[in-house]
Amino acid sequence: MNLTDRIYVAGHHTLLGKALLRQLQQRDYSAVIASSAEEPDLTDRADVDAYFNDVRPDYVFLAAGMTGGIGANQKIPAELMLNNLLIECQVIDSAQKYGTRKLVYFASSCSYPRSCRQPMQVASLMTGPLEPTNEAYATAKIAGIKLCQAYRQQYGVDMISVIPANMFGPGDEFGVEDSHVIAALIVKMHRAKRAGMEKIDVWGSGSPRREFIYVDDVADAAIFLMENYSSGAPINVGNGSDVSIREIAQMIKEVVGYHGELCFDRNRPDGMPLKALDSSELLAMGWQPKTPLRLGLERTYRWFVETNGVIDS
Ligand code: GFB
Repeated sequence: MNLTDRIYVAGHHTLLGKALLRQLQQRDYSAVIASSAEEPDLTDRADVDAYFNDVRPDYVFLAAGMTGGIGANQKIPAELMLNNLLIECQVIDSAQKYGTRKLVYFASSCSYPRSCRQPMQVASLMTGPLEPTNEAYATAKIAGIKLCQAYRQQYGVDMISVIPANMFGPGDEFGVEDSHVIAALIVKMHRAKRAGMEKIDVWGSGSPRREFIYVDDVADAAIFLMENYSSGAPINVGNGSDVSIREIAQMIKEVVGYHGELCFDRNRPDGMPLKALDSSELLAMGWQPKTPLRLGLERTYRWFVETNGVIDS
């Protein structure tokens, strides 16, 4: 990508989209198409088509699509699946039609089978049943990978799929029921601290393990891959270390400064027992993650507090 090429971040209001904008701006790309007023309804065929016809981006990062944690995936699987399927179809097709040179599509680590060999390798995709708590969303994400491969095969257009580990960071959705675990626990512990509550609920047994990656590291890797990777095979983006939910909850407790008790609610689902990515291919290309987990949590909490206008001592 040259600094003056037209770059479109589809979904620039999402956790990942915002991080992509930050990372592109830091690198002085001058033609990033970013104004939220300009973004069309990405689920709408005619809107997306007209937008691409008008804007003609050279490069596209497809970071759009509804996401949510394990709770949202159980509550609104149809919405999550439909929204992601529609956006993939519209954006990928319009990118091809209007001459986009390259597109990076973001899948999800839940695209891997539930009982996958760990750490998960790209060769394991579609070799077994998916985790039931997020089957609908995961199926939509797999469809996006397949669509990129099909467009590459039929039209020769350079579309690559990136599979990030569990992302977190500034700009995440912070809610109690629908968020991913880190955002949800930050909200719960922050509120509990302020209200002087003696305990909070942590869903599940605490034993599942996740590989958490700071979102700016994923954005950084995606720009690196836009410049250095061209293949139909998806590529994993992780940092090579996983922690248990009990451990991450304890870390968040320290970062937030909450001194109450963590009560594990086994009536809530655990989801996949372990999700860790084999990112050896990316690391062998020379890319390195930059943000240690603890530092990422501190930055995220600071952003949350500042954005919510509640500065605690
Ligand atoms: O982040 P999370 O919802 O994503 O949950 P998944 C991770 C783990 O944290 C699960 C536990 O074992 C949860 O039971 N957990 C503990 C909590 N307390 C909480 C809480 O308050 N909120 C939440 N949300 N979890 C998602 C998929 O699965 O991963 C999505 O559902 C997406 O489709 C995303 O792919 C990357 O890793 O379990």
